[in-house]
Amino acid sequence: MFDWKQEPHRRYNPLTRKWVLVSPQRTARPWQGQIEPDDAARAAEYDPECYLCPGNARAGGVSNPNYTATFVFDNDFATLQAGTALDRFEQDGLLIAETEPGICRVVCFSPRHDLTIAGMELADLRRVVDTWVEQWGELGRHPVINYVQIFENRGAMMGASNPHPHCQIWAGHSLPNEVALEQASQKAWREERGRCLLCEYAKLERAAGSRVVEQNESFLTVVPFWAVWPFETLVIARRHMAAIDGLTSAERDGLADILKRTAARYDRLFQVSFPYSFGFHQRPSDGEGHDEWHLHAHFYPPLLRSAKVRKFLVGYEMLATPQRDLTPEAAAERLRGV
Ligand code: H2U
Ligand code: ZN
Repeated sequence: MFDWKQEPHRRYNPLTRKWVLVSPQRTARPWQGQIEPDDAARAAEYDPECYLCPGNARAGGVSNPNYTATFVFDNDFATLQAGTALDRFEQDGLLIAETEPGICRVVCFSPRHDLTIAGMELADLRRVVDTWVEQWGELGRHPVINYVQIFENRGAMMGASNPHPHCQIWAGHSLPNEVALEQASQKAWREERGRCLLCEYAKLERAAGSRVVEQNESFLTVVPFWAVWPFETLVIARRHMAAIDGLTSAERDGLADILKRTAARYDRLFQVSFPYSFGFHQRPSDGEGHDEWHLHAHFYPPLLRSAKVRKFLVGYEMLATPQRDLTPEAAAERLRGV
């Protein structure tokens, strides 16, 4: 009899159709990771040096208004530009390039410099959700935009340039790699089985329970069966919808609630303001219905054993297949326990 909790195996990600190697025998010993509290000084509510705080100057001389809730502005160092002409270059099928028009924005979640999703009031987080819905709709209606990616890099370890709570939106002309992979899988599932991949997965996870971290009426957070990062989670809308504009008012509150509770568990796990990359995946804004899409979000946190010990995706993982020691079930249990 094979012991899936103790012996090496691989697991399949139906969203990307890629595999991950799981080696739980390496963590079979009881888990005794040290907890190193964050020694960073607590940030102030307002930082005169912060380019995101209300009233402060940004690069290029623009000053932020004295905003009191959320605040959105065009990224001063935008990766993409709306005026880029559409063009394509190809040589012998080997050298292929395409122009990529787009729009990049920054969304400040709060005027308070010292808050995080975990620490914000639900009513204020609800305003952030409303801002995401508005921005997603507005940018998606722009004729050149076909996909709107909302994402947050949190913590210096993930390359965030500033602790002020904020996210970025990159809205572009093409379908990004990860989104294209997930779209192809969801479409194939829909065509072959006549059902929605993530509706079925959410149902299965709720029944199993072992990978569930948080749930409310509208959303479910699980450590996915195929997680690559030690404490990676997937936040799935309970009801089928292709994008964030399908959320009812109660579901928008539900999204604020599940994000706050999921982020708070991360912070408690290693007693640190947990770093992560977070973002939504949803239907493209290309004018089609895309009923194959099911709204969800990914948290990809880098931490492995403590506030200071992170996982690197290197070596075998760069050249062959990603690998993890801790099983997703064990990771979910630890997150449920804090
Ligand atoms: P990150 O913390 O995820 O790096 O996001 C901060 C963004 O803010 C980054 O994309 C932009 C950077 O280009 N930015 C401005 O638009 N104006 C500034 O004055 C500084 C930073
Ligand atoms: Zn600030």
